[in-house]
Amino acid sequence: MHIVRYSLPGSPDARVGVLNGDRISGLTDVDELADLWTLRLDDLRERLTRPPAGGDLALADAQILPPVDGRTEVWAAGVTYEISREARVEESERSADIYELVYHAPRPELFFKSAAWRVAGDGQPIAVRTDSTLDVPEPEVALIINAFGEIAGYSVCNDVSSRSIEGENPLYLPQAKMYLGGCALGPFVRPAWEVADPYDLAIELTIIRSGEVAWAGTASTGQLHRTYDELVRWLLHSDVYPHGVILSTGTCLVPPAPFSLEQDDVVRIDISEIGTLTNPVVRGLDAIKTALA
Ligand code: DO4
Ligand code: MG
Repeated sequence: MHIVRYSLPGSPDARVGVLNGDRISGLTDVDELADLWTLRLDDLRERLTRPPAGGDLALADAQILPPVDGRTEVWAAGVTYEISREARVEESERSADIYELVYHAPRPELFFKSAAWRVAGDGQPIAVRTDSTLDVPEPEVALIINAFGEIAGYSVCNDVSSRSIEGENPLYLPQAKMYLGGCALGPFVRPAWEVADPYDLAIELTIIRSGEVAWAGTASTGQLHRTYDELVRWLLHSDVYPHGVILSTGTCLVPPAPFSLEQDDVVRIDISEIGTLTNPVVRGLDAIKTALA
């Protein structure tokens, strides 16, 4: 079972449903996905397993939308895998020790990544900036956390990042990571109770250029240096998320320099049990604005 946000052909209205196999059952009394994150986990489970009240439709007949809406924010954790620490130490000669420190510190690196409205869904374009020379996708497990701090589900996030901007000065992190086309999520949410061991998920990143694999790598969430609960606890330490929050848990794959994303590349992220997120790449603000128009 997956939780899906979608629209019907010819209608601009977003709906929420449950996907079983290739059929979507609409949740008729749910206005937006964020409504589900106001429920406790037990109540969510009961709600989703209730016999569908409305009709159903084929997945192929629906337009799948990014699984985040309303006032649900997207946050991200950094330097949670050794590969990310190594890559950042390498690209950031003058500030290398901050990455070492945060990797071992009790407090993790957490940063705001995106408002819901600017998150790309499956098949939608992501972007690299024209003031950046080294750009990479970051394939990450995303936690969907409800208003009570419980992990309600999992999805796939691409924390698209400029390595050259962050590497120049870590204080440029927001510019390296938060811009139109810098975040993709989806296609669906897998409910937490269906994932037997979230520390044993295979993550695969494939970058296709001109029809050929330009870079590919695999890793596992077993290499995560922290626990999901620990990341959630810090995120909620002095803050509230009444509409739930998405937390992307850090990258375990970084294509080594000088590899950099280019216009028309296609990025595919497969996470076992969770899903496959595919996004084409465009370069520059005008290109992403045109692609989204
Ligand atoms: O330290 C900067 C961000 C790290 C990050 O996004 C990651 O490790 O995934
Ligand atoms: Mg990241």
